[in-house]
Amino acid sequence: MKFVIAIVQDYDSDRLLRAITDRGLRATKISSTGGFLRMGNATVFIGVEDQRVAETIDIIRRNCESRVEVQLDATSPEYVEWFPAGMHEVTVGGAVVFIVPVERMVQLRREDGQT
Ligand code: 2BA
Ligand code: 2BA
Repeated sequence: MKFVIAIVQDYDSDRLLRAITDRGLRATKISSTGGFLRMGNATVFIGVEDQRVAETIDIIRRNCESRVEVQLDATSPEYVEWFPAGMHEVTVGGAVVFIVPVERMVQLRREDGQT
C-alpha cells in the first residue's frame, strides 16, 4: 500500500475528490497553506493499493490544471501602482505529489455492545 499526498489548488480539490471516490478509491482532504505564496491550497491524502498508484496519479493529473497567475511582490506592495515590475507571474495549480510507503493501515471500530 502507498500513501499518496497531493498538494493541489483548493479550486481543483472538489473535482479531484469526486473523481477519486467515483473510482472507488478513498481520500481525505485537509486545508493547507503554501509556504511561498502563503495562499490557501489543499492537501489530499489517498491511501491506495500499490497496483492503483499509477491510476491515482493519472486521476490527479487530469483533475488539477496548471495556470499562470499574476502575483504582487510582497516586498513592495506600496509601489505596485507605479511600478508594474512589482508584479510577477507564478505558475500555480497542477499538483505536487509525494508517494510514501505504508507499513500498516488499521481501521479501529468499536463493536456494538462493547464498552
Ligand atoms: P507555495 O509554497 O505557496 O508555492 C507556490 C508556487 O510558487 C510553487 O508552485 C512554485 O511555482 C513557486 N515557488 C515556491 N517556492 C519558491 C521559491 N523558493 N522560489 C521561487 N518560486 C517558488 P509548486 O512548486 O507547484 O508548489 C505548489 C505548492 O505545493 C506550494 O505552495 C507548497 O504548498 C507545496 N509544495 C511544493 N513543493 C513542496 C515540498 N518540497 N514540500 C512541501 N510542500 C511543497
Ligand atoms: P469519508 O471519505 O467521508 O468516508 C466515510 C465513510 O464512507 C467511510 O468510513 C466508509 O465507510 C464509506 N466510504 C468511503 N469511501 C467509500 C467508497 N469509495 N465506497 C464505499 N464506501 C465508502 P471509513 O472507511 O471509516 O473512513 C472514514 C474517513 O477516513 C473517510 O471519510 C476518509 O476521510 C478517511 N479514509 C478512509 N480510508 C482512507 C484512505 N484509504 N485514504 C485516505 N483517507 C481515508
